Amino acid sequence: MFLQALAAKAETIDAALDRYLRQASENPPVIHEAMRYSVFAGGKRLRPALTLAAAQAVGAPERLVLPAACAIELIHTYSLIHDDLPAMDNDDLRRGKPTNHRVFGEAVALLAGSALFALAFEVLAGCRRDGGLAAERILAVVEEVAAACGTAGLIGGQALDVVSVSRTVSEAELEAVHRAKTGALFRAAVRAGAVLGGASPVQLERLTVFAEHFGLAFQITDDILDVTGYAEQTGKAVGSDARNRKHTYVSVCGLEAARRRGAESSAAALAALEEFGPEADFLRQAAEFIVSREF
Ligand code: GRG
Repeated sequence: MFLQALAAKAETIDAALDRYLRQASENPPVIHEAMRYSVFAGGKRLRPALTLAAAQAVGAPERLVLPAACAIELIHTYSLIHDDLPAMDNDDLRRGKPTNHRVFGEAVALLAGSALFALAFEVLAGCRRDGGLAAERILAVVEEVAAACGTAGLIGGQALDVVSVSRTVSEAELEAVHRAKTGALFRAAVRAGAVLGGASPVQLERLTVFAEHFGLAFQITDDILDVTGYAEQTGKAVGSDARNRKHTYVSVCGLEAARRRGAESSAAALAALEEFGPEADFLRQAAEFIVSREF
């Protein structure tokens, strides 16, 4: 049931992404082709679906936040392209296909990633035209999404991850990496939908708590799947974390404790939604799915 609802949201998101991305034939073709290649390589669209669902949870229509949802997915795809580069994880497989630099070369992959990042903010700032949203709300979201990408978010988390490879880390340090590297974008995805959808301060606070636990549950499961999963299902090489000597919940806490922590985070995410009605059912199902998924 959740996967059906996710597929419906993914279809809406994909159609909008197709409109926002320039055609592969436009000049210079190689960059547009490379951007489209990774965006349409088959991601789950979890983050943008959460943006749509957060808006719905506060009673707003999903079309209002569709540009913001697309911006989040463009940033996510950018981070995957850069994360896969030889200078980072040096991965050959992503979303079940050869990584961007494997197909287009490192220089084009770098540019395609950066161009997706720029397009994300072009789309986000254009929200006003598309949805008739108040400029102050859009500005608040632009600021928040930018911060989630910077040194307090994705880039900071990735930097911490890179420099901690050669030493042991505590569980608290690991959690700090994950909160920044993966959690920040989930948090921004949910909060963008809530803020643009007109959430009350209490609703925004509860959805933020949901997003933080959700992000952690997602990452713990990602770490587990890197050990127990199958490349045909996850679309990326299994064992990549160990090969890159990355610290994970499995390497730091062990498999059983990692499963327990994942279940606790999922339950805490669900509990944060207690005061919402059936409009938050997609988010509830997402919290259950995130720890039981095999891809
Ligand atoms: C691009 C803002 C920015 C920063 C660059 C490379 C980097 C710094 C940060 C790395 C962030 C990163 C790649 C984290 C990994 C998160 C993760 C487990 C991604 C997989 O997400 P899924 O499973 O993938 O949702 P799909 O393919 O389904 O979208």
